[in-house]
Amino acid sequence: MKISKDLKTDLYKRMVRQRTFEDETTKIFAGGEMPGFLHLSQGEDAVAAGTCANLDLEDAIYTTHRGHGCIIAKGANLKPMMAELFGRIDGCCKGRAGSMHFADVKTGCMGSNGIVGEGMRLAIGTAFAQKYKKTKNVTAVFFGEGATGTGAFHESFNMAATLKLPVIFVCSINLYAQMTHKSVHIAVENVADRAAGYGAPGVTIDGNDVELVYSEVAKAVKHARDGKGPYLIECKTYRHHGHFEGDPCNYRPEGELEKWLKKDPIVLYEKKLKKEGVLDVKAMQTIREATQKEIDEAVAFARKSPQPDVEELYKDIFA
Ligand SMILES: Cc1ncc(C[n+]2csc(CCOP(=O)(O)OP(=O)(O)O)c2C)c(N)n1
Repeated sequence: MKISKDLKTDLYKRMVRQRTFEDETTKIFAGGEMPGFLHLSQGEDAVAAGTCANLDLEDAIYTTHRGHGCIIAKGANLKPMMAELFGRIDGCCKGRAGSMHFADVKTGCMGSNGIVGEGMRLAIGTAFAQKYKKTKNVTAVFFGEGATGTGAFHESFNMAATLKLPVIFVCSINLYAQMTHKSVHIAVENVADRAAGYGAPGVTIDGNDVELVYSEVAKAVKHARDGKGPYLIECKTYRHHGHFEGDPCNYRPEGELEKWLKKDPIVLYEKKLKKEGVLDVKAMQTIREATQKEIDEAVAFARKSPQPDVEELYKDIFA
């Protein structure tokens, strides 16, 4: 697939925005200023960027406990996102959701989810509505390989395939489900092979190659918009950080992280863009500085936002 210079720049900017946001969050969390638990996705940036660059604002996504990158790539505003991480009233969920339960419906970010696999059940509900209303919109659902062993995965995929729902199942293989290596709980080499068992296409790709992710997801989105049903895209990648911030990572063999850092999707893409003459070092530096400024402003906004009042606890509750 031919990818224009503008699109290449867009893919690069999306990844830099995701990475800078999460690197800044890492520092703030370590300083003790942010409540709750934090699961970060540095290293998996190309999966989110390459997928979301195919989606319109009205398309929907569902993500996991490791969802910041996807939400940023889908176009969420960074100020309410950062305020949400700080637990403040100006957060996109008024400070109630924190990192693990983000939602920003205006930009189609329907929800992160702390229950492994459950985003898939919700995704087929949204996709059913998209099909029923003849919208031509699609739903992308992100999950890790740990989720492929859940009933939610098999039931949702089977239902999506049977009803020909417009869902793109995006599996980010980062090698570990918490501390358990993929080889311990998955018998097949490629989980995308399972799609055939449900009568749908599945493909396994290098999840660190943002243009490859973009091109493969483009096929899946077309397939879904044309009413042909779901598609499974398996992206092989790695998470640079631990399962959660504070994880000592003593389950990782020596040298594994270093090996994957050499395949950092942003570093690889910078080399490619430079070689192709799309962006030079100065242009990339300008993008990085502008992004850092945007994130510094989001942090300042979050710090200024008040803590929610106690009465907020009783609002928006169904009983
Ligand atoms: C239904 C359910 N079972 C177990 C857990 C505990 N848990 C939290 S994250 C996780 C691992 C998930 O691994 P994966 O789906 O590969 O996503 P990753 O963390 O690698 O992004 C588990 C088992 C949970 N949150 N929900």
